[in-house]
Amino acid sequence: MRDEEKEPRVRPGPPRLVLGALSGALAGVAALAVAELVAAAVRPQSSPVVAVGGAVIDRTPAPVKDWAIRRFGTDDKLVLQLGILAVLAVLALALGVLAVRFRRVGAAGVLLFGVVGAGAAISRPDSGGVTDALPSVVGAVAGALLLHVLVGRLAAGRRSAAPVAGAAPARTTEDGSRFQAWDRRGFVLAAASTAAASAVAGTVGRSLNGARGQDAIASRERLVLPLPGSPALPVPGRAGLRIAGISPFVTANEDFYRVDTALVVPKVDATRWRLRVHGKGVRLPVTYSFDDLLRRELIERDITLTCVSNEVGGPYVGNARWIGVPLADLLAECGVEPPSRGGPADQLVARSVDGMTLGSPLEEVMDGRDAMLALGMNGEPLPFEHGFPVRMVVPGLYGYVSACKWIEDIELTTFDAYDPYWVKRGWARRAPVKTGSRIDTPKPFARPRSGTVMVAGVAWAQHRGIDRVEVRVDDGPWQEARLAAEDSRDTWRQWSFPWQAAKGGHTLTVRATDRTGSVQTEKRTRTVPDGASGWHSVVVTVE
Ligand SMILES: Nc1nc2c(c(=O)[nH]1)N[C@H]1C(S)=C(S)[C@@H](COP(=O)(O)O)O[C@H]1N2
Ligand SMILES: [Mo]
Repeated sequence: MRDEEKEPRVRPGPPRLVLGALSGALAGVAALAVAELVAAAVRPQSSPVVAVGGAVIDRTPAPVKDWAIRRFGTDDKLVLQLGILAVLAVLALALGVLAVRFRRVGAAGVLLFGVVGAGAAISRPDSGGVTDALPSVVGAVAGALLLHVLVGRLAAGRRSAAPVAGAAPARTTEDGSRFQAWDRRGFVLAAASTAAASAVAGTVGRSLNGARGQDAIASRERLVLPLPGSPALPVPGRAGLRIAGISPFVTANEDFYRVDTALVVPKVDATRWRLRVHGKGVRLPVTYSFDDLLRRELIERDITLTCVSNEVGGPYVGNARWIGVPLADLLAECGVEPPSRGGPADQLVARSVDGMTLGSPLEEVMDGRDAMLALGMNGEPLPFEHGFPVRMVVPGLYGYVSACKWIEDIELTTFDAYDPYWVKRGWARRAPVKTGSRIDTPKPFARPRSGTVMVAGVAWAQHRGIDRVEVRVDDGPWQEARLAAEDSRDTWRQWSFPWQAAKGGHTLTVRATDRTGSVQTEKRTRTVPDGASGWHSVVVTVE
């Protein structure tokens, strides 16, 4: 460092405020990296970005959440986390600048973010208790200390009029600061090494978090699903049309839509999983283990699931072959009776390990339909994203009022007494799936050749069944589409319509009629509060 003395005393460097902002950014990165590392020791969900993200999701009004799902689809969670990081980056830069002038305010600001993160982590519905605050607190303290030191030496540089670097040991400057001023190399070195250390800590933390849940993964790999006592009939060969661009009759697990609020997919060890059934009308609360369920007679059924957030023409509908325990039988064993037989409860509230609550009408769950606690999806144990080890599936009801993933608790109650998660946020208490239909091919703005163009898609009215699908070209008459064979009334049905297409721009519209005879309504509604309605149209140009 001696040779530095030969350098001119004051070198034109980046302005102090820029260095301050840089210090703020470094402190922010360090805080998050340390937090991530600590979260690996506590639990992934306690990471401040995940905890704050969860709190943001919970406070997002229904229309905004719906917009996010529409706009970003299954990437909505990634977008949210990137958004949080972007906001934090701006605030960190600002705190750094502020800290140059008011050093304590800068550090206090970083600590304040720690408090916000800790508060979010502790108040999550699935919180692991006060230890969930540790990542935010430890991270913020590390970030605050770093900012204090980095900016302290910037300030020292200003107040002692740029002393010769390295010349004096850390001595008190005019204003009593303990800090020694930065020289250029010192700052660069400190910045580079804290950045590198943060990168290492962050990466190690992330990968440790990712490696969590080995027991759960092992329990899933070991699981061999028993043969169902009541197997599904083979899908009729003619339920699946061979038409390019149509949705396959069975949606592969990898392609199945995913909608939930979980920023970290819960990894539940099946061997330690328990389901408690309790509440109004339950004779004695019962707790089931996974083995208890495996020992029961299982049913296998094809059921099409639909999300209430599915727009007209949207992608949030999928069809799978589920294996599970009939839910009505299990409830009956616990003494539960539906309201029509005088039972005191009319709502079944399912609660998941991540604190989500979904409320289903008990009458429908027990009316003989194949409501189940599903353990398998398309021949394999449930994928983690779809609720391993156990989820609910109820034919005919939108997912948010029936399809609880990672379920761990069933409480019998009344609609009057309790509003579950989505209902508190403006969605309807009861939400049967609306009759819907979608044109899969041709795609919007396609340019097919004139002649015969195959128009095809899917239609659904779970638990009522689809009886008819019609297609309209421009303002012409409704023409009957050909329906593929029906698998069951709980599944969607493919349809096709060979269209003699003349050159020019055309609008294709589809509508379905369910087995109660009611025609899919033309009336357009948004998804909130109980599902979108209206006809799906596609505009194409025939060449
Ligand atoms: N634990 C939990 N279960 C949940 C949800 C959730 O956010 N958390 N979302 C529900 C909604 S809105 C739908 S549409 C279905 C989607 O199930 P899938 O992701 O397996 O397609 O899960 C339901 N079950
Ligand atoms: Mo949903």
